[in-house]
Amino acid sequence: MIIGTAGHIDHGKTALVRALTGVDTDRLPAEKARGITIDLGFAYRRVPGAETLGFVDVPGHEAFVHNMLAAALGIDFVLLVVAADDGPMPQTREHLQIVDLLGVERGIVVLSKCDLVSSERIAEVGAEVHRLLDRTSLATAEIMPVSIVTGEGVAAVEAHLLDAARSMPLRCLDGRFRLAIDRSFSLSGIGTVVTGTLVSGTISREEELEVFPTRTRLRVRGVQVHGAPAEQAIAGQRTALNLAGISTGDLARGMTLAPPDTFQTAARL
Ligand SMILES: Nc1nc2c(ncn2[C@@H]2O[C@H](COP(=O)(O)OP(=O)(O)O)[C@@H](O)[C@H]2O)c(=O)[nH]1
Ligand SMILES: [Mg+2]
Repeated sequence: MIIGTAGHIDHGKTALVRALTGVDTDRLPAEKARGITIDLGFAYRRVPGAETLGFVDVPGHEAFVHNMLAAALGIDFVLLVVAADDGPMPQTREHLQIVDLLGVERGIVVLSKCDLVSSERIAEVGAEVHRLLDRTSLATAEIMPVSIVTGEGVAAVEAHLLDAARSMPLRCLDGRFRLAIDRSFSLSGIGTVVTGTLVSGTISREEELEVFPTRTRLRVRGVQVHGAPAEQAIAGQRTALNLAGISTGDLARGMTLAPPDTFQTAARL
């Protein structure tokens, strides 16, 4: 199950992912220096006897909404984080609208920073969030109070995520594979690598694919799933592909990989 964060800057998204996985997803020097998330962050939580939980942590700043959108496209479950002291803020609403437009129906609202406010304030913000969710894809989402300082609520969120992962319907594995690229980079000795969530189908080593919209044809040299080498990736998994015959400069976030001749490029929607 791929879990994406959403919500306003400074509301505790990155801190929550760290509490759940032990991973600090703010890895860029600029992110460390400014103390904010700029690019997407990735973390995994391996669960014995269950599917790995994959986390995509998004920036809350309004200037980086395109990065949030790139991640939200491939998620199964959303953690909408709202700080109990601030309450809903502009990117709380904006991210909720994106999640709603994409039709993400599974998720919870985490009321963060509950150690900073009274129980009356928690109830007040909870009611405000409840009104905000009305008539969205998250209308029935649970609202869970959390503090990463006292640890309150973290175990409950964790239990909720594991339950959700167990009861998640399998994605469609038949039909054409589709991978939405969210990163491309070059590794010395390996070559060009792209990562993304496999939205549908399966993809294996040596398979031929096409980059859309540039329509370059390529071959898959290697596959990794959730950070480990694999023979094939299946829909719903965080996937990395080592690609032969292309340089990173010709690949970018927002492009899609699919079998040759799957899509037509159009200038209008
Ligand atoms: N007191 C308190 N501070 C928190 C809590 N969660 C996050 N913070 C702090 O809020 C600030 C912003 O958190 P961060 O995770 O970077 O927010 P993001 O922009 O949504 O990713 C950091 O200084 C965190 O330590 C919490 O539950 N309680
Ligand atoms: Mg962050």
